[in-house]
Amino acid sequence: MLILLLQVGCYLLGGVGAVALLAILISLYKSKPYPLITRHKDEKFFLDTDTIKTVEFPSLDDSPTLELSVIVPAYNEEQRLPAMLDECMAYLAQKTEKQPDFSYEVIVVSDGSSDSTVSVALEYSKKYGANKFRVLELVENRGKGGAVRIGMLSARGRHLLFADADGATKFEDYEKLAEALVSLAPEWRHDGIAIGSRAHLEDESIAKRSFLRTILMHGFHTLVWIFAVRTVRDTQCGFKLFTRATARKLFNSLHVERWAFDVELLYLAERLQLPMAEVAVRWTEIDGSKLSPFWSWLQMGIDLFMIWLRYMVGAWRIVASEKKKN
Ligand SMILES: Nc1nc2c(ncn2[C@@H]2O[C@H](COP(=O)(O)OP(=O)(O)O)[C@@H](O)[C@H]2O)c(=O)[nH]1
Ligand SMILES: [Mg+2]
Repeated sequence: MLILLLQVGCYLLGGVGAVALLAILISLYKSKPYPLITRHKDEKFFLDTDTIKTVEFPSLDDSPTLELSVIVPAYNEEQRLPAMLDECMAYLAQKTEKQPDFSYEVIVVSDGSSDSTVSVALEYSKKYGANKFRVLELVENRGKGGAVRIGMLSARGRHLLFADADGATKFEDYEKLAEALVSLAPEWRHDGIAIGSRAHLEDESIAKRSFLRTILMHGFHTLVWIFAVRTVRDTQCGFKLFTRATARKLFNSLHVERWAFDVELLYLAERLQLPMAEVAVRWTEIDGSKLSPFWSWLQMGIDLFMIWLRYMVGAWRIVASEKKKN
């Protein structure tokens, strides 16, 4: 009886292994070496709330005309967005008062939201004007990485920050990131990334988290270390600042549009040897996360392995390094 059970077990395991291997091979075969960045024609325009006309977004390839672009990916964020935007706009206005040559824009990218995220964001655009505040509405949901990318490709800043819509990071800490970035890269044409980090809060967060979440977190960190990024402790914090030169390289090379996009970005940055600094930020856990603990983490684990494998076998290539060669 025991032997029979063992035999059945072996067949089952073999079956699952074969199916997984087949899925991996199919996915490698279907991979395109360079990302195909498509953009629906409606996604190329924003509503100028001053003139009530639609205007075409500029391109990341253009020269910068502002100091800072803040990209806020937002998927069904009608509830959490206002608090974040109030904090962010108040900080930026105050900074401009102290430093009149500081200029900025905020771009909210609604990631195919089905709630009133777009109208909530448009109210801000009306209040602050379309030069300071723009809304980019994606026709379909792409995932956080996809939303951040399209926002970056439409921005005007010498520096570009992406910041989560839930306001988990204290916006003021942008100041610390900017300082770190300028010491890595004095000009926008230079490469550099300042990475918001919660690594210093790890002990505190373990005390608050459930046992399962703590295990998942350590498992995830280990997988990130094995497959992708060795020099950054917190790859997932939604608060990262790039110079324009680096944003051009990374967001044109990015393949992953889902949660693991941060890992691919940092993996690319390590491969291209771009200067990076991890900067401690203040952070509050905000209710309403859309990451389901188990399935999102499993999906991220698979994504991590596939990032590593695809680059290893050359199924994915880096646009920026190919350009460097030419
Ligand atoms: N869940 C989810 N969030 C998205 C998506 N696209 C953009 N986002 C944004 O990604 C950010 C982080 O989301 P959140 O649910 O707070 O994740 P967590 O803080 O990592 O647990 C928020 O600004 C979301 O609005 C998407 O397709 N799904
Ligand atoms: Mg969050």
